Amino acid sequence: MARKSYLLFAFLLAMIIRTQAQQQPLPVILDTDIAGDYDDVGALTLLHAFADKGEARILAVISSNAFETTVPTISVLNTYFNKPHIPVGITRKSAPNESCPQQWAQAIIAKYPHNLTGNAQAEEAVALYRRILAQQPDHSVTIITIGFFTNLAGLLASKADAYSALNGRQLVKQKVKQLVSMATSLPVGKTTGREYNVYIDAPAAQTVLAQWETPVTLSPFEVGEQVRTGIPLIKDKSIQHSPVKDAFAIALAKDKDTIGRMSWDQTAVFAAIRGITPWFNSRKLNLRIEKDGSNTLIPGTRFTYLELTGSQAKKLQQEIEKLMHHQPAH
Ligand SMILES: [Ca+2]
Repeated sequence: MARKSYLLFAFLLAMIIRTQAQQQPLPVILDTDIAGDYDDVGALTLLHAFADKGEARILAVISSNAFETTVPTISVLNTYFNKPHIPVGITRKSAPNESCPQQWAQAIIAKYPHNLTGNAQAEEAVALYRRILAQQPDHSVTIITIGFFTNLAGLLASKADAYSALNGRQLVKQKVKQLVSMATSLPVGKTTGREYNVYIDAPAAQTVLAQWETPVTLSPFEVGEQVRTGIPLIKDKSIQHSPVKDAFAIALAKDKDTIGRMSWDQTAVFAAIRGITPWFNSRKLNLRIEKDGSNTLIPGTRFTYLELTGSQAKKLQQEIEKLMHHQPAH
């Protein structure tokens, strides 16, 4: 009888621990090139929505793009979502430096409050990665890249410092749970492709995708291409005074886009937090990054590579669009 009670107690305890583990928000660092395209605005909105729902905890937002609007843009969005003190980092390299031709970034910076008014006010990207990772439990951190691999290549090459006695590769291996990247492309029936986040800083992508020692999930060009969002958002009259809505309204109008922007970056954030099944299909494969930033399919199972059927794309589009309508509690 005593043994039965003990087993029941042990079972209930295991269930409680399991439920608590499932409810723990996923600690995330987002690495973005926010400026050249505005799917990053949608992706950061998704991450804030997940944070407000208790599904994610934003440890830092870091820019891989030296363009002058990136840190103020991140600050505008973090401030709008009531989290103005999330650590923000940026590369101190002069490139990549990819501008905001549609001027949505300049418009929201001019209109909305933010505490980081220039890139110089953000921390250096690699130092911030090292500081944050060193403080986290082992194998706990999800890194999502929706820009270039510039900062992660710097992190891998980094040496022991005041934050950690581990070098960059050791620190990543010890602290990171997974890397989820919007990167690479394999058009249907092809064994090669070329994608922006990779070719803008091809040496960095080569380093990271060859050396990274945790599980890696890739959301390629062909996934985000199928998911069109933003038109319902800019028509949603219940959303007022929102930098997210403004960014999409300005950019979609400039693009004369009436279908909705392709949602590359949102798919990576979505897969990182909500998981692959049933939203995506996936297969294991390996890719070599060439000097020109193109990618070639090679034998191996190094990466989890996301794919979407037409009906999955429709469901994912609805879900991402809904999350992009998320508003902060006031
Ligand atoms: Ca991006």
